[in-house]
Amino acid sequence: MIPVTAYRGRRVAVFGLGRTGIAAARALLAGGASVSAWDDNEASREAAIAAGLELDDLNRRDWGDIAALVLSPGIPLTHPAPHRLVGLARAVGAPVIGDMELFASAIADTPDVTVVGITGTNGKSTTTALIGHILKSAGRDVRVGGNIGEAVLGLQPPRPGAIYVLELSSYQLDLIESLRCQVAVFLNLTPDHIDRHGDMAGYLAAKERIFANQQAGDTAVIGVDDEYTSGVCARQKARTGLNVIPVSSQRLVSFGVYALAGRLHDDLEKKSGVKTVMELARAAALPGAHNAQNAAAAYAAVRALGVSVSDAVAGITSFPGLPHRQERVGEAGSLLFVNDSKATNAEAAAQALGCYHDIFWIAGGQAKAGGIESLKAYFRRIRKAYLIGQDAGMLATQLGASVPHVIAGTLDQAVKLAAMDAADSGLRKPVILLSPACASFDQFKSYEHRGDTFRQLVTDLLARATKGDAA
Ligand code: UMA
Repeated sequence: MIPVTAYRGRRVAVFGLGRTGIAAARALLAGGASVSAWDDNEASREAAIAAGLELDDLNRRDWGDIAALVLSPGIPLTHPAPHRLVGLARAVGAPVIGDMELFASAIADTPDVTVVGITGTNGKSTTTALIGHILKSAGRDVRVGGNIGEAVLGLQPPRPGAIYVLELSSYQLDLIESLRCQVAVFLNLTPDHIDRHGDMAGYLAAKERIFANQQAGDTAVIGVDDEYTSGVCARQKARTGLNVIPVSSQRLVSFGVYALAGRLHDDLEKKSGVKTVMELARAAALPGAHNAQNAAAAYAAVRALGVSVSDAVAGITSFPGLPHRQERVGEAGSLLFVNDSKATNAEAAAQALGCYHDIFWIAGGQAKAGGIESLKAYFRRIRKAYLIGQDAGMLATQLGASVPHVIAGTLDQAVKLAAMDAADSGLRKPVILLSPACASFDQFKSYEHRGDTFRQLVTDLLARATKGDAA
């Protein structure tokens, strides 16, 4: 845990007692602050009591002595409307901040601490984990967290030489004031979270805050494969002294890093010209063009931190991958089962659909705006779709006559049917792919819960099949 001393002797309201709030309350208490902790949800309040926190109903108390409100990222700050408690904080002039801001204050006094921040609509978890993996493999003192895994204030405290590799969501970036990322990575932007940012301009503005506190000599790694981030790149290049590294998985970029025709190219050293540094096929856990972008961005980030070309390549090659992102969870004969439960929108699902042919596709849940309309180009790869969850009917309509499909309803039913059809298909390499293109909350606690359930269903199915073979 990272103690936060900035509010020693003062009282801080911590609202939202999930992963962020509990870690923030503990860090503030450890740093000598008093904490008024609250959550709208009774189960979360009970979990906080079990975690040793005392509750204080922020709806009913006088806010006169509150020095700041620490808001969890999932709670509306601006859209669709600020939460009522945000209004109460503003009325008494208390700043509304997030855990990343507390973190920024907590590391300020330790010399030689580096923050690497990673954002973007898709790929940020993989890129965060990949950067962490490369740095660890290269012998650096690394801590990985933020929107991925451990809340930032739950990480190990700072010491000289430490590198914090943090996945930063747009919600978290909305709540920073002073957090400085010596290396900031912005991968890509496609429509998402519009409900929380009002429109694309609001979403982009939140993401672009990742560069706000960078100083001369800091590095900005920017994907330039969409219109939004290429605009960001042009804007950041106009700043004085910032080391801007453009990254692409589609085209050659001067003075940048790019992946073309399955190879990673480094054009960072102006004098020595372009180096081809690796065949991306060697990185088995990073299939597809989107992962080529992630690898290129991670390479650029670690090179900016002084990692050698050979250590960067070795780290990319040995990266084991992340759960729920094209995770290979089972193989039986020619059948391959892939868990891509993290694909909660169509763009993310497109990335997995683009990696395989002969797909038996499990999709559905709570659809995002537009559903799977944007996936038409991939329909020819899908042998059959197995639709689950609340918006299965809508997805069925969008597939229409182009793709054979069935409304399976539940994940266990979908796995059974898809495995059976794939086994009977006679195809050379059929892939049973869970890449839902939808949020999970109608049937599961989270995308992790959905992916874990899938992994278990596959494990059970394969165990039964093996037993059947043995009998
Ligand atoms: N709550 C209220 N009132 C409200 C809304 C929520 O009291 O109006 C309470 C809930 O009852 C709950 C708590 O707030 O107890 C939840 O807070 P939260 O949604 O901020 O969740 P945390 O557990 O703190 O998790 C957050 C991130 N979640 C979100 O941003 C939604 C986690 O990212 C992150 O890992 C964690 O902090 C640690 O940093 C998850 C995520 O889905 C993976 N992120 C989104 C994404 O990746 O797309 C942004």
